Amino acid sequence: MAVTPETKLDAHRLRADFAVFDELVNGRAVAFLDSAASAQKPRQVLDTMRDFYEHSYANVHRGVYRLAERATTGYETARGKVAGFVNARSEREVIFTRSATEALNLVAYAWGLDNLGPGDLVVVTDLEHHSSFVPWQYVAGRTGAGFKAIPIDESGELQLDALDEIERQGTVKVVASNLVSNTLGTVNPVRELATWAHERGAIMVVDAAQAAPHRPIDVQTLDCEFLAISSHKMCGPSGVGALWGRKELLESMAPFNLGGEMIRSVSTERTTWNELPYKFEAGTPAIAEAVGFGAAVDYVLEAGLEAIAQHEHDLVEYTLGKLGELPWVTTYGPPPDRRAGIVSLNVDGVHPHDVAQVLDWEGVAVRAGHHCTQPLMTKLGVAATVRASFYVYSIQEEIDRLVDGLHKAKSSLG
Ligand code: 7TS
Repeated sequence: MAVTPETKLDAHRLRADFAVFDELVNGRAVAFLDSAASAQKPRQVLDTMRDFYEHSYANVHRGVYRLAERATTGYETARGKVAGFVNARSEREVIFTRSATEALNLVAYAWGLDNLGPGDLVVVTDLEHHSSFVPWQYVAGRTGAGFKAIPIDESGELQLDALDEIERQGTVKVVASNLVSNTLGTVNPVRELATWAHERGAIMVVDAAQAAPHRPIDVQTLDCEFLAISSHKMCGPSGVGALWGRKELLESMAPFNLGGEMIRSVSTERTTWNELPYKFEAGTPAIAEAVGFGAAVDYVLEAGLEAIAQHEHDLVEYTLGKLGELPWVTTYGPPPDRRAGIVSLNVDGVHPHDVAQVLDWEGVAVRAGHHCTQPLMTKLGVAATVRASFYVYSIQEEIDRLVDGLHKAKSSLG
């Protein structure tokens, strides 16, 4: 879909939905440039959750009374929204988890422990967040499978020509990659990786935590087996995320967490599992949070995912243009056309944490650190970066404040 003037995102208008920007420090709102860590919440999401708690709250799937039915309907309606959001063939393929991290662990444990062994190979990428890298490394280690990462080139993009060498190391069983890198913003060729994986009989696991808030996601087009997302990165509450998985695979897998709700029957002799998706949802879920997640899906769809992607593209182009004028700033990652709304940088001679501290004095919120991508930091040859990341409410003035703050950091500490 082309972004026409009518569908163009109006960040100034959307900011009115976020009370955090009403709060002024020294006359200015926070320049919140840390949405990759977690996004701010619009009142539409907060109102939905408050209303749910006040008028529809009970535990789900248990009571026959009206409140319990309303709660269950609210929770299951949210599942339907998430299913539609990723274009799942069936709502039963959507499992509510605590986070993208838990979704990825679920796959690594419940699929990996029973399907990997010596001679097999798990392939990840040098761009993975630890929540995609570490569970697979651990489960590969537990099962005796090999573990390899696809390297990156100088612009922070995957070197797919390395796959030939990688595949010589074992029978490829899993390819796990993020769709968007949380540190560099690189948009990864997941569809191509899925084709490569399938040609070898492997599954494709997609970490879409950093993509789903910012661009349309379609599990059928991506042709993957599993896909993980987190609510809190897309204007929803924390404490809830989702795993989408192919029904046949989810049905064949052992459960991950065990306990209430995930069983069909329990006796001393034998316990059997509930049907999908409940088999993977042991215990009381994050009920109101799931409902809030559904409201967040509505919110970002209303803003328009194509429009969000275009808005962030414009901001990245603007930011890289400004930073390109500063010879003492190093930026990392691909050109704007191949990246999402994330810019990692360093200031010559100033530690990233000090840069972030100076920026905080200017009311600019960025993240400094390894961003849970230590293997990537090693490849970049740095311990940490300063990261600015954008969302629906991000505006150019905030980037100007970032650039001013970088000048201050350089002149006072560089
Ligand atoms: N995958 C990616 C690509 C991520 O960026 C994150 C969180 C996760 C998975 C895990 O998501 P969670 O909701 O389970 O925590 N990334 C970041 C970040 O970049 N800064 O703080 C959290």
